[in-house]
Amino acid sequence: MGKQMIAPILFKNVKVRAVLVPLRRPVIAGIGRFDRWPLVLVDIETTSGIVGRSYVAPYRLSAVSAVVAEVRDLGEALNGKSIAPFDAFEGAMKALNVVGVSGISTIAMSAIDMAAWDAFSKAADLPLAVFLGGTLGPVRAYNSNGLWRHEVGTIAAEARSLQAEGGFSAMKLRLGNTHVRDDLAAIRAVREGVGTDIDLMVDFNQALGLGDAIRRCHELDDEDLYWFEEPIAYDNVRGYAQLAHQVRTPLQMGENYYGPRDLFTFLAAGAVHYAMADLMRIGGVTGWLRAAAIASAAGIQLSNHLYPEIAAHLLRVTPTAHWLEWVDWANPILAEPLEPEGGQVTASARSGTGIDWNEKGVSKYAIDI
Ligand code: SMN
Ligand code: MG
Repeated sequence: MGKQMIAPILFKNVKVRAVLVPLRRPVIAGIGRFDRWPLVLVDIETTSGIVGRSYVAPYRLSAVSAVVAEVRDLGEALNGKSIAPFDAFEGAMKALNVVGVSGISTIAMSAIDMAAWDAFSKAADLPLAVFLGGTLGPVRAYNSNGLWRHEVGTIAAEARSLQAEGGFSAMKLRLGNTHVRDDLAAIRAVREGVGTDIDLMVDFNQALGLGDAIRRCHELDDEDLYWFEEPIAYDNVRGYAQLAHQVRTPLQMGENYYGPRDLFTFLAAGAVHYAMADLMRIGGVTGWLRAAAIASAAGIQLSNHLYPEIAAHLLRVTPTAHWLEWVDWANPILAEPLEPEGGQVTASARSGTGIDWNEKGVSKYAIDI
């Protein structure tokens, strides 16, 4: 019997667009205030007609043009090549190391990677989780759609609506106020709203210096909080290692890891108890799979940061899968937004990642690039 030929699927064109979507609840945290959320949308057109899609959210409107330029640059280099996420990833890393592989380079590469995996799993007609050897099913989630650092008087009611918006029994509160009394007041307000029978994560968004963080974490250590996230600057490995040895509440960080090696660095230094990865920074699906291997070898539980549509697939093939961070910020431009139920999120059962555009929303919020 002759060798069966499998027709290759080639990159034909990478289309990039950008939107600026409203946020139901403005993001107010130690890293700044964001009332609207820019998204860069990527469509990889292939020779088979399959389109692979992804989005990345580079926080700042002013960062959009740089991300778009880099995605276009990487896309042009891929035209005519097979859809092979591994090769595309390695090729991008080699090409970009002359300008630095963190920052915009990784963000653009991650966007291409996620769209390439979408196309690749669509070609197999399987949902991404199944294509990667897992199954579809519910993933435990916390609601991260609110509880920003705003006026304490609104927190109890907001916590109640976050609980109701999908039956959540876990949510994340942003802290790092100048005075510990304001952090404590915010914690009390959440509990006044939803009681003590919820898992309450807190996120300082790098607001504190090391000394203040040691003091603050000790002051909050008896508050029965699920984790302390990013008390200090994200790249202070030694500082995190010191904190990790001093606090009893588990220390969480990682949304700013650029590539799996950053995760490795923190784990090797004993600097965290839990880890998270952001698909835009860790290197897309390829980067996540490598990070998941590192985390599981270290026995560290791994959560996602944002991108729930893809994380809901990936946490199903992550041995130390922990929590899914639920945010609905891309919903205005998604054709089929996910719907959390009973505090859990299940990935789309369509082939690929399930990301498809609501073109009306895209036109409504489109911005010039
Ligand atoms: C966060 C996410 C997105 C924007 C600002 C802050 C936060 C989180 O650190 O972990 O959700
Ligand atoms: Mg965070």
